[in-house]
Amino acid sequence: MTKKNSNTGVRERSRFHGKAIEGGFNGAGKRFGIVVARFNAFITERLLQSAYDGFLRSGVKEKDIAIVRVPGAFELPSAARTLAETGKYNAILCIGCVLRGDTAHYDVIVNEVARGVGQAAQETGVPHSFGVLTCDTLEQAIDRAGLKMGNKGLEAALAAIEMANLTKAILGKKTAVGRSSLAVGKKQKPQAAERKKSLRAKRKR
Ligand code: INI
Repeated sequence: MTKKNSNTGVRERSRFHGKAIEGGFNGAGKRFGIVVARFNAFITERLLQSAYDGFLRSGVKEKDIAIVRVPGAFELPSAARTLAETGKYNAILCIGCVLRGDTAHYDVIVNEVARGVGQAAQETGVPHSFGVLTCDTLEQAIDRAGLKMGNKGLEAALAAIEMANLTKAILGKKTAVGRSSLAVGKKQKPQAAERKKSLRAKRKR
């Protein structure tokens, strides 16, 4: 149904008021893994601090947060995936900062990090949030690490909590925690080990 907006005079579709499944921001009882790149640490440490603070203020316990450091943004996806595959975490948060230089290096890294983190999330079933700044200048990065534009680390922490809760809401009792192959809480078998096992089984046949 459309309705005329009295301020703009434009006909707008009225807001949907039906029931939707959404994740909340209560992180109590949930476990999170943070993977943070050391490259551009001046920025990434500020993102990490704000993300950590966001988790604590949302009810996550310190003991339920694991912090893993990697050399640079390029290494974020593989470490994030390894953490997700342990089955111990409800969501993973990736933190990095890629600054544009004079070469194509920036584009190569940015594309790989975004693709890799997305793929880790989809293939493990564990939500991953993207706290990776991709900026042209250091000033833009500083603005997004606690100055003019807020702090992207905090935003990514809230997204991780929301997605952890959403996953639970969608899967119900079979939450991330109870899904047979992606169980949080139970140890997950890394895909490489599974592949080796099926190859061995094929060879025996
Ligand atoms: N890593 C970053 O996290 N940010 C950058 O801006 C960056 N630049 O510009 O080179 C960067 N490079 C390192 C890269 O992520 C890997 O750690 C390195 O190539 C080793 O694999």
